[in-house]
Amino acid sequence: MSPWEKSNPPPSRARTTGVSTEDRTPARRVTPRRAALGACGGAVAAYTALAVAELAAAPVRPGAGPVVAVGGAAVDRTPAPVKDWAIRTFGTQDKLVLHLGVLAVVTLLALGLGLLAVRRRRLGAAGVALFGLVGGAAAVSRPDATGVVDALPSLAGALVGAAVLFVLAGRLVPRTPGAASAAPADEAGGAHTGDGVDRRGFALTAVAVTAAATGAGALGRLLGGARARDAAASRARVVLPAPGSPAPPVPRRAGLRVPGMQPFITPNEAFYRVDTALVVPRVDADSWRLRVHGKGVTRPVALGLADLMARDTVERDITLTCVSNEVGGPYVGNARWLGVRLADLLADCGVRPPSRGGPADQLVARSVDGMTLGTPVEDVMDGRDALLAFGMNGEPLPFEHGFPVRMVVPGLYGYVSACKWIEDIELTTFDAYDAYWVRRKWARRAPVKTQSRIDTPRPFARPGAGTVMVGGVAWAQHRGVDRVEVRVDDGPWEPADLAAEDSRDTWRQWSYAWDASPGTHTLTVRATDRDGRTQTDRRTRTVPDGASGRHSVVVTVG
Ligand SMILES: Nc1nc2c(c(=O)[nH]1)N[C@H]1C(S)=C(S)[C@@H](COP(=O)(O)O)O[C@H]1N2
Ligand SMILES: [Mo]
Repeated sequence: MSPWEKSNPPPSRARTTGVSTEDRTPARRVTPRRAALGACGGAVAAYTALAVAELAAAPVRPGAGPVVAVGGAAVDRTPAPVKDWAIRTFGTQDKLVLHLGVLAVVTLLALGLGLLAVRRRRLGAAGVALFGLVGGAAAVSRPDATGVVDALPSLAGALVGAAVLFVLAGRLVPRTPGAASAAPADEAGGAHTGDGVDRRGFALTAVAVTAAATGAGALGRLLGGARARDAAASRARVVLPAPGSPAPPVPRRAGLRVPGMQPFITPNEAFYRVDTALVVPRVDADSWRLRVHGKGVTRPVALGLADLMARDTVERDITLTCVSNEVGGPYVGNARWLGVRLADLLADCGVRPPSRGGPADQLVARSVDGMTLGTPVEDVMDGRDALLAFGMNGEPLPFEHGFPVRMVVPGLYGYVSACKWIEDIELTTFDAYDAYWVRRKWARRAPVKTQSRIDTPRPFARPGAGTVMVGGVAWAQHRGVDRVEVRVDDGPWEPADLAAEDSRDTWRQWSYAWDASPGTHTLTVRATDRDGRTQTDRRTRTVPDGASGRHSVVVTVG
């Protein structure tokens, strides 16, 4: 019999006989120090579990680790309004916030299990193992899961974590005077504290385990990093072809020289990013393939990047907008894209649009991370420049924006058109399939709504009286912006000066020289598209098909 068994009834017995704390001998009472060390042990166990899982995830899939898997599964199950709120509140930091949230929950649970393990060693360890099951289940449930192997990292991490907690909690079992002499730490110098706990043994074990876990985690990162480096090398080798059909030069007057306005072409680093990827997919271009198949596809194909680049290439300026963009929001950007016309590729595969008798009205694009986006086949094939793009502003797509290939369709919100890291195109029907966001209450079809935004002055600015330059952008992709008007307070709508139009698929800058009088004023903007429709002042939320309403800014003129 080990000293531990002598001084501690097995947890099951303690439970069945209902032994309360008061009934126990003082040595077995959970002192604040033992409780604190126990919680500490829980934290070490959780840290170890996550580090081991990280290492185990490297050969499986970078996203199969528990933090990413649980975070991703949580995102999948979050109601649309909450997700919308998160995107709005945390912006591009939403993923960081989610990660920190998962880590905070894990830490709390770990501290709790550590406390539990002081009294109920096996139960505490079992708890850690149980959370491994949760992580494993989350990983398998992800759309990009390879299969049950995705559960392995979480399970392996949890088993090691459970063992660590079991061992560490064992160090916190007080030795009775008789049994204490058998404890090695005692012989080594009597490190027991007043409550008979082998504090030094605990500390040594905890430090050794933490160091080993840190090493395992670092190794995991290193292995995971090797993939990323291969992908980066493949991107560095990409030589973009000269466009067969270059974009017309941007008119010199498309960008206005009004301080506080954004550049007409959004630099890649400044381009908004919205996606569900908790780890940016780093696809190796050399092994990448795009499959086209499904209803009405008489000649299915699987193409590599070189095959795509060998086709007729086109270069176009296209403004991309996110359906989650609030009125006045930042999720809109304008880039010069290089790629091939998707309609040509589809036609080569035998696809006909519904208007010419084709059986498929929906094109479902799938990304390497399992995302699905559904686009109307009719829109893709109606003559607009719907692209499979591999270039963005003169460089291969950045990883964040879909390397090696993404879709861009003028006039449609990103979630129904702009699949990044695309690897599969399936022709189907809207009746037969709902894509990711459609299953979450967003509209099946979502053309971009006519919108305009004031970029300068900023809200609550305090310009001096006199001429104040008001400026911003307006967009109505694929229809074109015809008119922008500005209103001061409840005054009449005054025409703004429109910058030259690049194309009807791009946004348009505008400015208005305002003769500002002292006091607090509200500036409001509205745009009218080429169909003659003026932006409505009826405010709607972003769900289900994009926000409507007019942007206004309040300023105080000094
Ligand atoms: N694979 C994948 N593609 C995606 C998404 C995604 O989550 N995953 N998000 C879509 C959405 S909602 C938008 S608005 C655009 C944003 O593209 P960007 O991040 O390059 O600006 O990508 C689209 N393509
Ligand atoms: Mo979006």
